[in-house]
Amino acid sequence: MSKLKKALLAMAVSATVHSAAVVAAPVPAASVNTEATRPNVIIIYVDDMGWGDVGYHGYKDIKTPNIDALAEEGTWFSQAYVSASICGPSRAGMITGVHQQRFGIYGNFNENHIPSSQPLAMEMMKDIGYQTAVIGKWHLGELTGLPNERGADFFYGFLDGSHDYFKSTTNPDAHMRFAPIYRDTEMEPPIQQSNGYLTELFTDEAIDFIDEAVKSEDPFFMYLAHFAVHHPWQVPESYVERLKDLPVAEGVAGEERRHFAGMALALDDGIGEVMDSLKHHGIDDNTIVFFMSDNGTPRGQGFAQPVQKQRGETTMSSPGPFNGFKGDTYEGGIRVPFVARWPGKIPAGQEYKQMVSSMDILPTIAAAAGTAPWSGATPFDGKDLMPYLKGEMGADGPHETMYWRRDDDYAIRDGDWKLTWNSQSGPQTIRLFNIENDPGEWDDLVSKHPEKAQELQNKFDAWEATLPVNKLSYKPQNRNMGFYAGEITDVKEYNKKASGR
Ligand SMILES: [Ca+2]
Repeated sequence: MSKLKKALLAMAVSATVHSAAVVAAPVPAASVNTEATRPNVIIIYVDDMGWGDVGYHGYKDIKTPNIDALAEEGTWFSQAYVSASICGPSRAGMITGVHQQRFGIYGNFNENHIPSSQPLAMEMMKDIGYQTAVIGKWHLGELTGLPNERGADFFYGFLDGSHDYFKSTTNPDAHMRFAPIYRDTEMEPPIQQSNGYLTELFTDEAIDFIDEAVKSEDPFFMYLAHFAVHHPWQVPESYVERLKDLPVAEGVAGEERRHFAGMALALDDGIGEVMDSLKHHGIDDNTIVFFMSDNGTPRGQGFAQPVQKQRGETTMSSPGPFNGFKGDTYEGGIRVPFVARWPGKIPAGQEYKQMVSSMDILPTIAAAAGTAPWSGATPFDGKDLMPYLKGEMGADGPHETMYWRRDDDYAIRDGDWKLTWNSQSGPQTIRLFNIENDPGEWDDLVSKHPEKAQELQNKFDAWEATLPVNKLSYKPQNRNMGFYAGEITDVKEYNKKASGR
């Protein structure tokens, strides 16, 4: 945003809320803040933030006070999973509430492969009268199915999977790092012209949207898809300076963690500003806020060209106690920070311990907003979390079994057991873990419990054999599409061959 436009907007905003500035209590906006009206919804879906990158998980070498406050004022989830271990398919699953593989999506994609018969969150909410915004990284197809075509009244951000934090162009053919920033379908002036930093720009746009949205009687839905804390490792020095006392390791590794923590601090500041905005407008109690990361810690880290890390070697983002990285179906790739906050409705300060999924967000907001069921579209794989969070379901969690397939990698979690195969981390054998006893996936039990491993493999194949083929050019290996014709993936035989390779 230009400085002039920013100044004009600030004047307009201050004129609108002038009375709020001189009295202590916040001013309720229009009629959106009454118990009877539908809640506003904000989904903050951040990028590549690992388990060990939030303070409320117990980490001291990162500073996220505003994210921690969300966890204190809401419910946080100690077993929250995304539907994919990388950006594009993870977003496709979250934004539909459906396993993205049902649309033929097994990896990142350039064409929007989610059929128009399947509403994205923005379409679902717009259809029932919500004002809708998408701010940040799109990555749901940069060639077709752009945000404004998929339910966003307002879009500000970039379309690809990655971007520079300080620079953009006005060349519509540029892709990835220096691609244009769009305001709806129009290109913005290069952000370096106003010394912009992408994380701050997204925060500013989010607050501007809220300021405008509260003038209407209609509730709003905002998908705030922050690019932080994804590579490239760029952050204004001022954030890093605020962290000079952060307890990090000596040497380069510590300085890399401090630098990364600066990126997280900019993100956290922005989340704090959004929450302050809700309070300022008096809509804090009538807004559901979700905070989640789209996948776990990336393998490539370091100031220079990313260096591929192995288990225990991280210096920037941290997977905490977990094995594996972004891209893997180990816990480090798919188990992520997740918080849901809705004062008076979702219990505050609660740790919810059962398995939940990113795909649960859509059914939860659909129920909260009172949408009609969608006819003709694929049913949700996610569940409405509210009855579970309110303790109405006893010991039952929303999911007894969960499935993952991302390119070649796959996994199934069935109760405490998890069967997994990965191409990049560890041996390329089928592995079995007990996540309750061994969340770090250290102790492969596949030889000790062969019957359990086979049971899970069959259950996984039974699920996967019902799914369509990959719409992307790549054909994942290890797919047993003949399961219903009697073909069995023999785990013992597979591992014998894989070990001999
Ligand atoms: Ca990501």
